[in-house]
Amino acid sequence: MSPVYPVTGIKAGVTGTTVPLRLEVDTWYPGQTPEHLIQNNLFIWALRFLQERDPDHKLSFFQIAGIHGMPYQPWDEDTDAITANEGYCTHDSLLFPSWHRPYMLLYEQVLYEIMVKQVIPQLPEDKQHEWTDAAATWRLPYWDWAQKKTREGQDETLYDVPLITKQPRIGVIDLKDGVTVFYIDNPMYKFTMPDEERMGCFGISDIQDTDANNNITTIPAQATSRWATYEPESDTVSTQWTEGTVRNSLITSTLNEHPWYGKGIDNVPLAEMVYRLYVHDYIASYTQFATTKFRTSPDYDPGSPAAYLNLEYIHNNIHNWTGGFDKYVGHMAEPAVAAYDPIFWMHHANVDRQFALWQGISLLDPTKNWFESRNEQLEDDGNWYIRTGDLDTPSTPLAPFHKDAEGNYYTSDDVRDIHKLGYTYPELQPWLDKYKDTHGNFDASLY
Ligand code: TYR
Repeated sequence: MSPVYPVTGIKAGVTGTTVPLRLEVDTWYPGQTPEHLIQNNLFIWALRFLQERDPDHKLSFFQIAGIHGMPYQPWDEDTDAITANEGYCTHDSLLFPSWHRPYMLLYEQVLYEIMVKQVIPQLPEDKQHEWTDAAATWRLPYWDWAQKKTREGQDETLYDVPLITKQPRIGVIDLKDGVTVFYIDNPMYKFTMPDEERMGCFGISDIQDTDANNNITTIPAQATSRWATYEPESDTVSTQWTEGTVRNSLITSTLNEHPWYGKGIDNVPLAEMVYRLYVHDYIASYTQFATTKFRTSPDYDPGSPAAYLNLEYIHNNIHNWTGGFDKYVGHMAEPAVAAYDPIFWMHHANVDRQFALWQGISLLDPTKNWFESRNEQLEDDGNWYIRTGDLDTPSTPLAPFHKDAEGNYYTSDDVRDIHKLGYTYPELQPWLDKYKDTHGNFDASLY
């Protein structure tokens, strides 16, 4: 077996008591402090280099994104289990929040390694020290889609995609001198396959269509899209789709209209829906909080919040609203290819943050089986790694993520404490005074 890649998270920047924060992306970009400004540049360059890596490279953007769904290849493991066509991602499953945790950690770690090994060495020597320090405290920013943003030219705040994702070109500091700013294609706007390859050449059928003879044809894209118009009836393949198109105004209007799928809840704003995740009457258990899996359980009244509300449900809607629907298409709306859109990672960092906040509020007892409250086997787990009929448990392997060089898999129990994984979120800093009781001891109920 070839050596495995241990997912450890970033160890740099961790001190005895504190760990670096994943920040809300709009508070971090464009950088308001010298440290954030350098981190912005480290991140944009690192992502750019990651996306340029050969798709045959295990640690390329292409292959890391490909863990989630298509091209349905094994990643970092020797296995024949590639017959199923589901990908590794766990949806409609109790493992939904915990599986995506090491997935984000892998991405964060690979970007950090590129910062240190590929970005910083290109700088003049007198800049390298400052950039190394900034890299040590960098963590993957999250997109808080439930927070309204102030936007230039808008009187009122509104839900919006992060600024860093909006423009096709983005300003970066020239690594040759560490000073001059110039513009490059923005790696957060869309992912473009290196060397003008099509994703389809690597086993991805982005869009399926039927031609005049009812044969299934696939239209491979070269780049990712959000709300692209797809014109199957035209003879030539829609260039909007093949080249990658982004329609921000349609994402923004949809986020603000919040057309939730499901019945009778269209008028619930995003922030209110997220708030309900933390209110006991809505969410009574981890299993209720975590996944869509039990929403169809026969003893739920279809009109009750328990029948629709959970973290995965909110997450699903954000995927669809970012990717596009009806006459439009976009990678984010399709689980098989969603992770190829670079916005996916900031979306999922926020999903991970909701999970971490819920853990803090619920004071989940680390000695207890947190999966226990509802864990009946309803139907196929929709995941190729877990055999149909198996129950998900906190020790189910979260394949393909290895926690060590011996090839042991992460489990949900292993990822419960994010501080041990080398990151946290602004609301979850036990070392801050506001989380200490009158004796100066950490009191989790003050979260
Ligand atoms: N299409 C899914 C739904 O409607 C949402 C989704 C999209 C979920 C992409 C995950 C994903 O990766 O429920």
